[in-house]
Amino acid sequence: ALLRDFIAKCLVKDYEIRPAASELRSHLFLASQGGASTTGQDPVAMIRKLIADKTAWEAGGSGQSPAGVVAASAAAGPVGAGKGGGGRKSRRLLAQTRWDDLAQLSHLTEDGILQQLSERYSSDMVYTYLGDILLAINPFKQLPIYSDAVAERYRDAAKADNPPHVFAVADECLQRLRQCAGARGQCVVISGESGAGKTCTADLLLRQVVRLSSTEQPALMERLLQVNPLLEAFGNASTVLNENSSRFGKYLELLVSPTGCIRGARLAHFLLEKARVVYQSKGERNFHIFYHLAHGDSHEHATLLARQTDFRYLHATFAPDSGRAAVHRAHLSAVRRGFLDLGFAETEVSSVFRLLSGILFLGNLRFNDHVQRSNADIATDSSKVANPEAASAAADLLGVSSADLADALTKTSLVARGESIQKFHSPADARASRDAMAKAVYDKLFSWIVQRTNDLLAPAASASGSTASAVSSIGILDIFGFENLSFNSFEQLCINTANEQLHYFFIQHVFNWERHELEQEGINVNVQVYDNKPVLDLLLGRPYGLLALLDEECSFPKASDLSLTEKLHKHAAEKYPRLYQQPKSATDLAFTVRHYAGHVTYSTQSFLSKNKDRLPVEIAALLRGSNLALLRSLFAQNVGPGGVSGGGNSSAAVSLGRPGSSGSTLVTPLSSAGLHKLSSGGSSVAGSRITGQTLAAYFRASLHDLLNRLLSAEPHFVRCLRPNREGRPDRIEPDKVLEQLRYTGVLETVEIRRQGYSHRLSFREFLAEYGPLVLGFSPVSRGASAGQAAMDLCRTVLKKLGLTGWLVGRHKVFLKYYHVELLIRRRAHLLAAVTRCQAAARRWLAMR
Ligand code: AD9
Ligand code: MG
Repeated sequence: ALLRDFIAKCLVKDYEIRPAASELRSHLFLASQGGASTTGQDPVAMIRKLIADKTAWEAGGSGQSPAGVVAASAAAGPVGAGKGGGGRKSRRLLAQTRWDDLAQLSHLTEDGILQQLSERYSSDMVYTYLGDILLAINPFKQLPIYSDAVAERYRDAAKADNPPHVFAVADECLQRLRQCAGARGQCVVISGESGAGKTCTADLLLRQVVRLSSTEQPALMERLLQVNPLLEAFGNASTVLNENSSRFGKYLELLVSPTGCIRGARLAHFLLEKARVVYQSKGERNFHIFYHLAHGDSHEHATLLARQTDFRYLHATFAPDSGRAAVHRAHLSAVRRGFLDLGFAETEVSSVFRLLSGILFLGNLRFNDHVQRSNADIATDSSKVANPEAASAAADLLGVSSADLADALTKTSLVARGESIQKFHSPADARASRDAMAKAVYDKLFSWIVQRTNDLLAPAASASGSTASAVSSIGILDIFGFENLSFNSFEQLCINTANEQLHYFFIQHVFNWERHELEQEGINVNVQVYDNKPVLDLLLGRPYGLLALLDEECSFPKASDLSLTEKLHKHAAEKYPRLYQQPKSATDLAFTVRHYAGHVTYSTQSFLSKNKDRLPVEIAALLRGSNLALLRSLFAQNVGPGGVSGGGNSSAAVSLGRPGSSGSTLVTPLSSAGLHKLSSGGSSVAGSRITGQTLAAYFRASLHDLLNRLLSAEPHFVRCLRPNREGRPDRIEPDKVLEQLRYTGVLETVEIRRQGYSHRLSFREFLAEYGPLVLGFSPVSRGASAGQAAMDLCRTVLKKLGLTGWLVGRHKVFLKYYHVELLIRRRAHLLAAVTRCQAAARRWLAMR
């Protein structure tokens, strides 16, 4: 009562402390409801402090966690740089942080966004939020924002307390898992064009999750960190756009317990660009591992390789150059260490290096014209190995006989009218067989490494025998961006199809789901968004989608690229006239698709053979008979990639791969039930391909499986942007950025996000959580939890809280994510004050 008197005086007399005093009064009311502990502070000091806190809080300048006052450029400094730093500095920083989130700009225009991004980038602020999407512009230089000290600030932090950062995404994923037991898994979809920084972002994210999660097995953490460098050695290469370009897609799932402890991981890969093994365009290179190996000295075949100065598969670019050689040697040692740390056996690592050496020598095989004479002295044109020493080296390394290798590459057996006859290859055919063999060995080896890694990182079974059931996951998807090259083929069609699918997923997430729920609540949202479902139908639909037509044509023995092209024109052009275009000249083997990110013209040359992806039976048989156990197992049982490493390999991809199993397209409504069953297999998405299945069918199945995994999780999106074409630091080209903002759907998202409501609470939840923040909120009114009364009460509370931009539906309150952050902060502040007030009141009473 005395304290109330005191407050009343304050309220009347002193305008300065009036807000604090009125707040104090509501604290006192809450304190009378009980529950807070006693700390025993002097009330006057307490009130002063309260005033100071409140003023600081309002100005955003004290240690009471005002909205992120740490500028990225000053990130190495203490948190809350505004504190005591003088009004000017803190105000400047605060002004910057206001643009941490583009969704909060009052006028969102392309120019406005570009200007904000450019200004931030020039101050080394490479991360910016757009609602809950993170935009990351590649700095192309080392920034001091990834240190342990900075990383710690993003532990259990509210998003608004720190500048935007990829670390905040990691923290958010873990917080979500810890907050709600049985929460959906989390997945982070990272997209962007080549060189935009996806792989670096994925790695930073992985490291931060590992850093923030509690550890029961420190060794596991170390092993997890080996995965990316190892895969990069085998799956990345230098291209004209990026010296470390990923030539495969990767989905890494960390298996996390409800307490946030990493138990294991599983990995899936997509569409390794295996053609790179045998051919690289001008200015490009083969996969890194080949150069490491050719220069390396830490493997058994080093002397053999060192004697050879020219490997055709390494293009003309391989020349013993002492400077780079040392780097490659170090890399090779790191790869070996990585393998061993992950748990691969020494013998396995040796076998891997032996196979790779075998591939290099295989590539050096040359073939001459040769006239074959049969017993009846009939001459037939054929081919012969021109350099037997290369054949002998390759055969030795691959564990087969030199003669068998030559035979498998230069002739094939056909059965005609019940009789087996031999057909001899021309030199060109023999070269094609050689290259097909090299590609197949590498592709299967890569899949084996992935599968073996999965086995080694699988969570240990608990005493009760259950592993995956109690474990949730954080998935990180680093997938190749949209491609529009000067020559686009089957590979680009698959890559762009994957991107269309992910774009659809993104738009679905951001928009449709929002709209659906708002409509259910009787709220009308009036946003027109380009939906790419028609393009997906064109690509993946049945029976007239491009991939389905391609598969159908592959089943006709007499099909040719021309017959395929005609078929595509006939069906697709008719059904999708706006999205599919025939070339001007009828003789051109090509077609154009209007993708969400622009028009792409594909050449249908070799589409059929690429899709069939057949390895000649002689070669498969030869490799199955190798005396090298690893190679033998790669080609055993007619099973494609990944089918070699023992148990746990029952891939979902196989069962999903049946043609016709997935409806007209792969798009699945977000609310679709029963998706979880697909994510519990513990196997690689790109697990196995049954020989005979086409690449298109396999690709669809992998994509479908990936999508199911993403749909079963709660998504987070990171859009990586490349600031300029050359990959230079400190330079941002507005056109280049704008183009990517369009590609990645950011501009569309801006509008959707502004209208998006990421938090929805029932009236009861809302009133219970936030009602007490309002002065005079009485226990009586708490009784209203549904119906008109509750709706009105929610409106009143929201208005009194001074918030704008919320919506109240039929049953729920719709809040934007920043509303919630603000409310949580206010509540924390209030509770702290309640504790102090209660103590003060007791003390006051004791003094009397
Ligand atoms: V590709 O589609 O695989 O060709 P990415 O993966 O998008 O491509 P990557 O992560 O490889 O690009 O980044 C390209 C280069 O940019 C890296 O090799 C780094 O030199 C540079 N980069 C990317 N992100 C950062 C960063 N956060 N800080 C500093 C970075 N440099
Ligand atoms: Mg990459």
